[in-house]
Amino acid sequence: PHKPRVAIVFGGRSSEHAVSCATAAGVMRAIDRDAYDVIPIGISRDGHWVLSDGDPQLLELTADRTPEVAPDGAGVVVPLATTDRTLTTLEPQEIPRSLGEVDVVFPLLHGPFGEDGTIQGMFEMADIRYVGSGVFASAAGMDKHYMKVLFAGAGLPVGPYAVITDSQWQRDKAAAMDAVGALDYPVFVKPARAGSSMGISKVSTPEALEGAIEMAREHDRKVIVEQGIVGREIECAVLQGRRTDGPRVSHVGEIEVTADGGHEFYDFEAKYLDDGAVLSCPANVPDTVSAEVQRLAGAAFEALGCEGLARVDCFYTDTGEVIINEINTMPGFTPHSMYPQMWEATGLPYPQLIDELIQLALTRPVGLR
Ligand code: G1L
Repeated sequence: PHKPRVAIVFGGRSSEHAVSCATAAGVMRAIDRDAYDVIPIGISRDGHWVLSDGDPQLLELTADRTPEVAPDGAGVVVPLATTDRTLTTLEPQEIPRSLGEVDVVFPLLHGPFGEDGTIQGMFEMADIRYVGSGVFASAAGMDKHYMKVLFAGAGLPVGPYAVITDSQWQRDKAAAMDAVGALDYPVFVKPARAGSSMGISKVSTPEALEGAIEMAREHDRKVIVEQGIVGREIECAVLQGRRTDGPRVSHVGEIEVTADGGHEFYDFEAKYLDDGAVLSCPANVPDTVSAEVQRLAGAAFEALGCEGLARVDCFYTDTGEVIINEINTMPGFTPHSMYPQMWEATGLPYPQLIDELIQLALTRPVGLR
């Protein structure tokens, strides 16, 4: 019996290419090499899949050392710790076959073709086991509109919102914006489906609404407008249960954006560059509140039919209510990210968390779901 072969797929065409590479480096450092054979597979910024021919331990990626196309265009090079070497570039039709030789895939990819269910569909069609949620939950978790529809349908509390589709906007902008009239300002205008915080703006007056919608539409033709919630953001890490057990939830955490960070809201820099945000876990909230966040987190995971892992972000409002802000089926996953840190604080260290996710994926049936 050979060691399970774990492919780590990272990089990709999204704006979070560098974050993905840094995450892959963290996972590759922590993964138990006595238990698993690790096969790093990079996707360059222009979408080429590259296989490492050498010792994967040599692969040392950081935010500024990421897969790039070779200057002569001949192939793709991945920066290695010791030496740069040219690696095999896969033709698209070779991708499923090369992945078929591994036992499980860890898809560390964000945004289009990463966490929207697309790559999960490719895995399903090829009977390949993978870490994390399936096609539907991945797609629903990417879409802030359908995510709220599913939460509300499961009886979970969500904040007031309005949706502006492309056809509504094309037909009659004023009518489309009427739906926002039921919300209290300030509102947050966001692309409905976007991996990062790009295209998001805070709008304090109706006059500024149209411009904000046009800006969000640059990232997605479907736009969601959310009523601003006054309160604290409390999060919870969810891990699928073993066998028939329900989801496991971590201690809840709170991100405190430092006052001097100059962040208008919890934005891209604060969220992804670990700049101007600190996590306190367990969060300093009443026990009844942490229990409610944990209950909602487990229920949110099940409402979307998530698998593997998810981070659930809630608001604890000034009026004492807890509502769900969103679920992230592919949360930040470097050793310093909130999701691993919340599990660390709960007693599950990063290497064991990785092991648990791989075991869940390995024991998942392929085909019948
Ligand atoms: F494979 C998992 F576990 F489902 C998974 C996949 C992707 C966990 C976390 C992530 N996250 C990321 O890939 C990223 C947020 C670093 C994207 Cl760039």
